[in-house]
Amino acid sequence: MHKGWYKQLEEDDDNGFAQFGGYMEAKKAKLIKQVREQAAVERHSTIFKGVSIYVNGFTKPSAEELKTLMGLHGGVYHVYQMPSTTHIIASNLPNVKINKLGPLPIVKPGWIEDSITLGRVLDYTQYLLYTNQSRTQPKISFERVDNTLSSSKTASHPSFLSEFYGNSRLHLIATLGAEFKQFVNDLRSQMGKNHQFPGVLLLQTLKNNNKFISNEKFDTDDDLSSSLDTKTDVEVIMHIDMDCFFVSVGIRNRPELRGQPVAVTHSKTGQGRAHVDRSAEIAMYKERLPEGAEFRLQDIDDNSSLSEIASCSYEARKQGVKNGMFMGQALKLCPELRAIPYDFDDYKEVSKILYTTISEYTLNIEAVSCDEMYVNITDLLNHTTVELFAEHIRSVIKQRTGCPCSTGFGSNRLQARLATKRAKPDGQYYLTPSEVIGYFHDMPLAELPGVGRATLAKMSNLGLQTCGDVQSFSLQTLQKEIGMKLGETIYDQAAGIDKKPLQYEHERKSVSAEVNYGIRFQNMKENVEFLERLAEEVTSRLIETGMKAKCVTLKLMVRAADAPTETAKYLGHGVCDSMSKSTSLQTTTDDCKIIIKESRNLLEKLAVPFDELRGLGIQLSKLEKGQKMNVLLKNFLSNTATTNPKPVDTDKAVKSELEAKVTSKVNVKGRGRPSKNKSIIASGASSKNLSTFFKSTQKDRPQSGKLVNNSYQNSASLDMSVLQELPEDIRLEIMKEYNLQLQNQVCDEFKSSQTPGTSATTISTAADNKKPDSEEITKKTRQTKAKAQNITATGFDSLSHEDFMNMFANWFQSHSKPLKVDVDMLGKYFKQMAMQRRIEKLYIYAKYLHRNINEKNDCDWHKAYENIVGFLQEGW
Ligand code: DCP
Ligand code: CA
Ligand code: CA
Repeated sequence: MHKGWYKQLEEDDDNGFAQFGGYMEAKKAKLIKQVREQAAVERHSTIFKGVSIYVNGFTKPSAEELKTLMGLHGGVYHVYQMPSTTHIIASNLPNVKINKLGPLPIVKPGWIEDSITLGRVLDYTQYLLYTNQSRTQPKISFERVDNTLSSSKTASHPSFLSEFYGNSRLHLIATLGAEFKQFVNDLRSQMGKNHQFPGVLLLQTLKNNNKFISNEKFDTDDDLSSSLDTKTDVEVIMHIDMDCFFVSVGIRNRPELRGQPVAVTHSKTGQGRAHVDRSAEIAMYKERLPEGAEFRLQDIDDNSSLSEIASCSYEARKQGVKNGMFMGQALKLCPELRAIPYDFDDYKEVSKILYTTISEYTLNIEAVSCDEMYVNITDLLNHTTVELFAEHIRSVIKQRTGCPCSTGFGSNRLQARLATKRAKPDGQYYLTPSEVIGYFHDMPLAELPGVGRATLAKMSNLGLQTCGDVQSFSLQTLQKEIGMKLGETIYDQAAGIDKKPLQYEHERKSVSAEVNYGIRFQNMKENVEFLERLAEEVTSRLIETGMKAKCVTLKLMVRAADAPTETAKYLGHGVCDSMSKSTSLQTTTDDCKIIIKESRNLLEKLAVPFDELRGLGIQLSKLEKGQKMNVLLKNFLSNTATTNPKPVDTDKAVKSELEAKVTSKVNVKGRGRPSKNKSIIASGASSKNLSTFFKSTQKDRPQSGKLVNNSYQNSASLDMSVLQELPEDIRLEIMKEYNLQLQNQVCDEFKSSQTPGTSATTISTAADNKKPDSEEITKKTRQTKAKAQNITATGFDSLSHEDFMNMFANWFQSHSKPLKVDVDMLGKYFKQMAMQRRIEKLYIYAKYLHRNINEKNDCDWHKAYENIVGFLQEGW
C-alpha cells in the first residue's frame, strides 16, 4: 500500500527534516565555518555595489555573517539604520518594529545568499519578508509575498531547499518533535546534581505563603487523597497538549476570529487550481487511500481544493470538520469556515515556550511533538496537588503563549493521554487510580492509541466494541485472533495498563532530508545538482547531531504510471510510487563528498527518468557517535556552573576564570624555574596552589594585566581548576567552544608553564626520588606486561584508583619508551570514560598523566600522551 511520506514523517520520530543537536553552538560553529570557507575560496565580487543593508532582529545567517558577506561582495553593512540604508534584512519582525522601519524594503537574508550563489544581484522583491503583520499594516507599501512556494519555484531553483524547509508544515512537525527530544536531552545532560528548578521554588513559595494552596485545602479537600495516592508509590504522569495548536497560535492577533470556525490551510477559497485535470488524480487518490479513510475524499469534486487543513478550531469541529481534512470537503460541511495562513515562526516560538516552561519544573519529560509531551510530576506533588498544579501550569502557559492547552493525569502514559481527551478543550482531568477501570469500561476500542482499522475490524468480529468488552474477554482468544504481542498490548490497554515507562533520553537513529514538493526537473543535470544540494543539507544535519553514518538511503517518489503529469496541487507530488535503495559504507562518515558520491550512485542504480521524479529524500542511518568531545566537556563545565545559586554567564565566567588562571600560571612559573618565553602578563598575585588561588577573595586576585576583567568575582565559584588542568588539546577545544579570545601566544605560554609539584598526587615525586632497583623494575615490568595482556581497556575499570595510579607509575618507570600497545589501551580507556561521561575520573587521570609525561622531557612520551588524548578526538 502506498504510504505517503507525510505519514512516515509523523510516525518515525527519528526520520525527518530534523535540525538537530547542539542548537546555537552547532549553528554558530556552522555559520562561522561557512564564513571562513567563503573567505577562503575568495569568491569576492562587487555584486552588491550600491547596496547598504541594516539587519534587524535575529536572522539566519546571522548579522555577523551577513556583514562578512557584504564585505566580500562589495556591499555596505550598517550597524544602525541610516538614511543611506537601502535594504533592511530580517527573517521575522513584529508589528511594532515594522511600523518604525519606514518605507525601506524588508528583505529576507536568502536574497543575499542566493545572489552570491548566482553571482549577480537578484530581484529583491522576490525575497520580501512574508509577515502576517504586513497584512494588518496598510502603511507597508509592498505587497505581501506568499513564500509558501505556491509561486513558481521548482526544485531546480537555488533557494528552493531553504524555502521549502523554512515553510513546510510537515517539515516543522517532523523536526520539532525531534528537536524537543534533543532539547530535553541537552537540558538533562547539563543539569547538575543540585539543580534547582525555578518552578519548584515557585511552587514552594506559593505553598509557604498560602497563596497557592490553602492548608485547609491540603488537609480536607478530597483532592488530597489523590495527592496522597502519589506519595504512596503511584506515579503521576501528566500529558499536556495544546488545543487546536496552529489555530490557537494563529488567532492570537485576530481577535475577531475567536469563537469562529477557523482552519489553518494554504488554500483560501477551497477552490482547486483551474485548468488542471483533477478528476483522474482524485480517482487515483481514492483508489490508494487506506481502507476506512475514504471519508477524506468525500464530497471532493473536480473543483474542490485538495489543500489539507492542518488544524481547525473546536467551533469548526462541532460541524464535522477535522484536522487533515481537505479544504474542499470542509467547506461543504461548514461554509462559514474561515481560513487562516500558516505562522511557522510563531508555532516554533510557542513550542519553545511550552517546553521551556515545563522544564522549569522538572526534566522528567518525554517530548512527543511540537505541542505535546508527557511529564512525570510525581516529585512535584510534594509541593502541590494534581488539580492545583494543573491549574497553575495551564495558567502559566496561557499567560506566556496566549494559547490554551489541556492536561490529563493518570498513573501512566495511556491514562494521562486518554484523560487529556476528556479535558479538551482548555481543561484538565485527573484519572485517579480508583476511577481507571470504570473510565476505560465504556471507552470505544478505537480510542486506544495504536488500534487501527484492521485490528478494529477483527475485534468487532469477536464482538468486541469497548475496552469493557475486552476486559471480560479471554486473552488467549484475543491473541489467537490478532497476534500475541498486539493482543497483549490491547488487553493491557483496555484495563488502563501501559507498561512502557516515559522515555526521557532519546537516541537518534537516522537523519534525513526529504523534499516532495516542487520536484520538476528539466534535465538530468538539474536532477543531479538538486541531489547534491540535498546531500549537503542532510550532511550538515548529520554534523549538527555530532554523529556519523554508515548507511545511505535514497528515497524517490515517482509519478505513478497512470497519474497525470500535472497535479491538482500545484507542483505537488500527486499520486506516486515510492522506491528506495540503500548502501552500506565501509566506515562511518560525515563527509559530504562521500555522501554525495553514494547518493549519486544510488540515483544511477534506481534509474528513474528525471521528469518522472516527484520527491527525493536522502536518509543517513546506522549512526554512531562522532566528535562529541567538546560538548561533553562543556556539559561538565556547565554542571559546575549550575552549583552556583545564581546562574552566571558561563561564557564570561569561563573566560575570565581562564584569563585569571593564565595570569596565575605565568606567575607560578615566574617564581619557579626560568622562563623560556617572556611573560606577557604582569601581575601582583601571590604564589598559591592553583585551585586555592581561584577560591581566593577578590582582594587577592591579580589587579593588573589586560586579560583580567571585572566579571572575575561573579565566576569565582566556578571550579576552573578543571579547565586549567585539562590536557592542552581538550582545553583548546573548550576555549574554542566558548569562543575564548586568548591569543595563541598566551596558550603557548600556558603550555610551557606547566609546573611540576602542584599535583595532589605523590607518585611523581616518588618516581623522581626513588630509583627502583633493577629487580624491582623487572618485577614491575612483568606486572605491567601481565596487566597489559590481561586487562582490556574495559578491564581497567576493575582496578582501584590506587592500583591504577600504581600501574601508571610502573609504566613510567619501567619503560624508557612508551609501547604502542599500552598507549592504545590507555587511549581506548580514556575514550570509554568520556563516552560514559565519567569526566571527573577522566580528568584526574588525564591530569596525572599529563604532569608525569610533561616531566619526562622526552618527545616519545609527549607523543604518547598526544596519542592517548587523540583517542578522545577520534570519531565515537
Ligand atoms: N497538524 C498538521 N496536520 C495534521 C495534524 C496536525 O499539520 N494532519 C499540525 C497542526 C496541529 C498540530 O500539528 O495544530 C498539532 O496537532 P494535534 O494533533 O495536537 O491537533 P491540534 O492541536 O490541532 O488539535 P487538538 O486540540 O485536538 O490537539
Ligand atoms: Ca494539540
Ligand atoms: Ca498534539
